[in-house]
Amino acid sequence: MPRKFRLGQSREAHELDAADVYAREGRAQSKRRQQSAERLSTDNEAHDSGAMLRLPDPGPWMHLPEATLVWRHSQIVDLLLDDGTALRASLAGKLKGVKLVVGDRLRYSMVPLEDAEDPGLPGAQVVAVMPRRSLLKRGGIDDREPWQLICANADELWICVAVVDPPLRPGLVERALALALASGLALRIIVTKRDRASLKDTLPELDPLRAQGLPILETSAARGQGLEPLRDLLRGRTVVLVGHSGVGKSTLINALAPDLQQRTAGISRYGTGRHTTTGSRWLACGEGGTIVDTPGIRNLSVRGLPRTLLPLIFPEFPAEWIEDPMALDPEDEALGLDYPERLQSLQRLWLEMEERNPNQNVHR
Ligand SMILES: Nc1nc2c(ncn2[C@@H]2O[C@H](COP(=O)(O)OP(=O)(O)OP(=O)(O)O)[C@@H](O)[C@H]2O)c(=O)[nH]1
Ligand SMILES: [Mg+2]
Repeated sequence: MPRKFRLGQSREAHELDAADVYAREGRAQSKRRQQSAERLSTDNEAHDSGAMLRLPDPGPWMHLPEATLVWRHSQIVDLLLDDGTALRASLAGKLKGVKLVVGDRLRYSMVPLEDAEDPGLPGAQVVAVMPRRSLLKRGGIDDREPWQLICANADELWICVAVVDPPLRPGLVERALALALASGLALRIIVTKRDRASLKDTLPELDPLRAQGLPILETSAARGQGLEPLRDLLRGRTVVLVGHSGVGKSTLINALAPDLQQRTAGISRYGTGRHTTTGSRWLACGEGGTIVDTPGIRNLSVRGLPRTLLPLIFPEFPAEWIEDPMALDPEDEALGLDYPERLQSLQRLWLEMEERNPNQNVHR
């Protein structure tokens, strides 16, 4: 069988054993990092995490038609035109370096096919991005990639947590609340697979979030329960579904709007999802609402978000605790905590928000 090589991998690579390959990859990585650090040191703008979110002025292109980005694949995007038709388009060179994301409102021009350099390319080209009404993003892994964009121009973030498979982790909801607050989106907690726990089970994991007054909606897509309130909330709004792989985001979308039919798959024997959805997709529902299906996430990083969000995420704690939570011990009974795990969460988020770029000291 012919061997497959990864881009940039030499043909001799398969002759090295695993340890050698890792060592080689490590060297290549750190060389790339050094080169990139050199580039960054001559361009201070690049260290400004907001710079990547700035969009070029669409002014000269306002005469062109506008459409929504519904699916993105590297340099090709699928657009939904205002009359409901779909159009595949390439990206103009002037958009190089601009991060586009599902939900972006774009201006495009129809390029006559005979003029295109490559007849395999789509017949339209995106030339400008309109300012975003909202931008949902999570912290990235380093300063070159300070943010990972999730969706533009949405109204609400629905964080999906399953009763089981995968297990319910309230910490993810606290993080989602931080991202929603930073992006100006409303947050709702959608509990999925409610049929997998008995009705007597009140899901005590969610008590601290209930006490805070966050909206929690319990659903079972399998039994068709709890769907009507969601359909009402969806009408006239754009909602992004986010959650671990396998919580049932795509199944819920199929139950809410059966004509959208998203691919779903079972759970692995470890109780985790199989990353069935591989890219975010903007799905216009018949009744005027829009749902955005996203791939399962492992974590939601809050790196780089301001600590001024913390009093809104942890309203039960006094201001001086939030200023220096590390001085407190969650095990200390004198604090009289109802939910000690909330103080642990506060400490985790407090540390992560200030986290520095791991590459900052490279080549300095
Ligand atoms: N019992 C039960 N199972 C459900 C329910 N909703 C989803 N599932 C199952 O959970 C599994 C995963 O569902 P998906 O919809 O593919 O999950 P997802 O969140 O879209 O996963 P990714 O696309 O990987 O992020 C499937 O086997 C579904 O049948 C539910 O309400 N009850
Ligand atoms: Mg899915």
